[in-house]
Amino acid sequence: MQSAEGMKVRIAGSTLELVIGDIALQKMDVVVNAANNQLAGGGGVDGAIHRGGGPAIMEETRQKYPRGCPTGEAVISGAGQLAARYVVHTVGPVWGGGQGREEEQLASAYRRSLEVVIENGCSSAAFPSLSTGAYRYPFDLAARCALSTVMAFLKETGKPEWVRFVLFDESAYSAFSVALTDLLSDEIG
Ligand code: AR6
Repeated sequence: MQSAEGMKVRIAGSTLELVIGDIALQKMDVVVNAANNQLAGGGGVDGAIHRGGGPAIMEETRQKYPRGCPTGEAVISGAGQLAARYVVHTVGPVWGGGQGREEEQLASAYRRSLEVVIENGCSSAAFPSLSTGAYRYPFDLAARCALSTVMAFLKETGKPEWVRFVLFDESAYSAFSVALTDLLSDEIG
């Protein structure tokens, strides 16, 4: 299950994978961007995707989505010069202590992204850990929400075939691998 390449499990016929890497370099049908409500670009994942993809991505999102994207929603564009075919731009919540709708909004960002992936006929998608950078969502809570939402979606729909979480460093990878192991053992136990 665990190897130098990461951790890979089968969920209802689909593959769910955790790796350490750069989201912008993934050769999947879709890479998911951790965007903001204005789709204005920024640092972190958003910076890496727009740097790698070039200006075509922002030109397209400005034209198609002039009002941006609400928190918990997702929109799609081409991927410019990236190795992926599309970018799905989603907006996770800013962490405000957990008393608001953060968990619901984070789950919605993953779910709506997956819906957009399958509506566009795509079978593979790479996600970063949404909201855990500039938006300060605690990693362990974010990992559990991300994985349980994706696992539930795969069980419900049987799609997409392949979901990869691309974690930026060892500690992010470790939070996700602990959460995945816990969720899998909850299922068995
Ligand atoms: N590949 C994979 N993961 C990355 C990469 C990368 N190239 N770069 C950073 N991470 P963030 P957010 C990790 O801040 O919290 C932007 O300015 C990072 O370590 O990208 O949802 C947008 O424009 C962290 O764990 O996204 C928004 O304004 C995780 O990806 C705002 O930040 C997410 O960090 C969105 O904030």
